[in-house]
This record gives sequence, structure tokens and C-alpha cells, in this order.
Amino acid sequence: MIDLRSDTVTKPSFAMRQAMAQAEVGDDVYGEDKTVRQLEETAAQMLGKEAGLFVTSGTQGNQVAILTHTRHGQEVIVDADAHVFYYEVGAMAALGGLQTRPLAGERGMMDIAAIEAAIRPDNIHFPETGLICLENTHNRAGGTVLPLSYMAAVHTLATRYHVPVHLDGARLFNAVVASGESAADYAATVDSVQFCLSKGLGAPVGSILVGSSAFIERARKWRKMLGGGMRQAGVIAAPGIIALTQMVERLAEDHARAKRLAEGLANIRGLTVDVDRVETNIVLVDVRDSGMPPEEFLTTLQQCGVLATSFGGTLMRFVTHVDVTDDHIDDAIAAAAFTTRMR
Ligand code: TLP
Repeated sequence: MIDLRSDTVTKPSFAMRQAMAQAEVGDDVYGEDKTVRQLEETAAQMLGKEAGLFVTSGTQGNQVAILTHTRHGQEVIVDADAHVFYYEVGAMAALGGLQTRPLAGERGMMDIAAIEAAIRPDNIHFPETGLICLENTHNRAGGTVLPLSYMAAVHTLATRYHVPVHLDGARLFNAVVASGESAADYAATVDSVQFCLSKGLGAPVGSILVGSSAFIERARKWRKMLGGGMRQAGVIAAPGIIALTQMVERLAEDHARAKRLAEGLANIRGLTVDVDRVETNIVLVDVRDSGMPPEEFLTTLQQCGVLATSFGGTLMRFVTHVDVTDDHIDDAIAAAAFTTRMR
């Protein structure tokens, strides 16, 4: 099977498994796991923030950040397709007692004037605006990169209104490699960043949340409340260190393969792909013109040995990652061409 459902499906490399076996561990709730400490410090340093926190998943990292920044009854400005709004089980409302203010985005970017208009003035009727969330790269927009200049503009606006900004940087390093900007420059435009070790960077588990020392101290308590106080977590932090220090540059290969996949799929009659939108490792394909029901497209493709995911309606998502080779891309294009001919 060529698994293009997500970059979450990668299996840890031999080096990662070796690092897991040899990791120095301790009880992390007592702050005694040296490997977790090393991972958190390395991450904070790379992102130019004071402190880091190892969390179980991207969802936990985002929600811990949101809970740390806000108070019950506040409002959070999010892009309507943001993962924190669309895919996190309504946690902001359920756990945080927060109201969301979703704004339509273009390539993952909410209009700056629309953000400003959405920030609540001081009025007895209104909730307070507690947070603005950004996502880079933007998953549902097709892995698009938010330019540093856009993030800086949001930062300037948010600072003027004293509203903190959280970045869901699940795939921040894809944005870094695609744009040539540094992770620290991106992180400097926001108050906190969550990024995933378990996606393109290839680690089996975990995400990191970074921010100021005071922010991370409070976040650590929220993580504990959510059941994320892990004990000898060095065994899962060890592959995270490899992910962060050795797996970043190679993301360029995933981007090149995604582009080639997009071009190949765009040449197939019945498939619509906005090739220009493919900036990183995600390819969105619309199968409407193939005349095939979306489920049938996916099952036939699967019978040809290729897995992709449904992205709502007639849209499909293909994601490249470390376990995908050039040959897999050729085979996936051939499988998609065969699939559309089955109609
Ligand atoms: N995204 C997953 C699914 O949940 C959709 C995927 O396959 O892409 N932020 C962004 C932008 C994400 O894409 C994801 C995962 C997360 C946060 C959550 O990370 P996890 O899965 O570790 O909780």
C-alpha cells in the first residue's frame, strides 16, 4: 500500500528506535527526565522562545495553549477552516467555555481588516476577545504557507489590541523549508507555537508547545489537568530529538514529490488540481468531473494500492512524507489514472 492519507502515518526509523531503546529517562512529572528536558530545550532554542513543553499530540498542544491564554466566556478569532476549530472535537467550547469567531480565510489567511473588525470593543454586551489563532502551513487550504509578512501584520494588529496570538504550527517546519524563513522568525510574530514531531518530521508521537517561561509554567499545569503528565517519557522524546535535528531539511523532498504528484494528477481527465496551491506536502484533488462518487473513487484507488483521504464533498487529500518514494508517486499517478477510467 502507498499510504498518502496523511504525514501522520510515518513509522519511526531504525535510528529513532535505537534512540528510544537507549534513552535516559526519569519521572517527568518530577521534572527528572533528561531526554524530555533536552527535547524541550532544543525546541525552545530553535524557535527562539524561553521554554518548551512536550505534549502528547498536536490537539493537546493547541488546546493547552488556548486554555492557558484565555478565560471562560471569552471569544477566540479563528479561520473557519482552522484545525483548532474544524477538527478538535469542539474542545475550545467543551473544555475552555470559549466562543469561537470563525472568519473566512484565503489560502489560510484571514483578512487583516476582518480580524480588526472582529476584535470586540469594550461593551457590556460583548465577550472579550481572548485570542487569535493562526495555522501555518494551513492544512485545509492545501498545505499553503502563511508568509512571514502576513504573520507580522497580524502580530502588529494583535499587539495594538493587547490580544495574544497562538500559532498552530503542526507543519511549521514545512513552512520554514518552503519559504526559507527561520522557525524563530515565524515564532517571533506570535506568543505561542505548537508544532508536531509526529507528522513530516517522522517521530512516532508528540508535539511541542513553546512560549515564555511564565506561559509554559502555566501550560504545564493545564497539561497535567488534561492527563498529559507523562512519566518516563524520554522513550518517546528521544525520536523527537532526531525529528527536530535531522529531519527538517529533507521535507524539501516531500514538497518536490507533492508537486510532481499534483502535476501528474492534474493531467488526468476528470481530476481537478490547483497545482499552484501546492507549496508543501499536501495535494487537494477534486473528483467532481470524474463522474465518480467520492467514496467509489477512494475505494477503487485503494484496490489499486493507494490510500488517500476524503476532505469533504468531492475533495480528496493526498499527503507526501518520509515513507513515500519517487516510484510511489509514479505508481500513485498511474493508479489514479486507472481509477478514473473505471467509470
Ligand atoms: N491533522 C490530521 C487530522 O486531524 C486532520 C491530519 O491528518 O492532517 N493542527 C493541524 C494543522 C493538523 O493538521 C493536525 C492533525 C493537528 C493540529 C493535530 O495533531 P494531532 O493529530 O497530533 O492531534
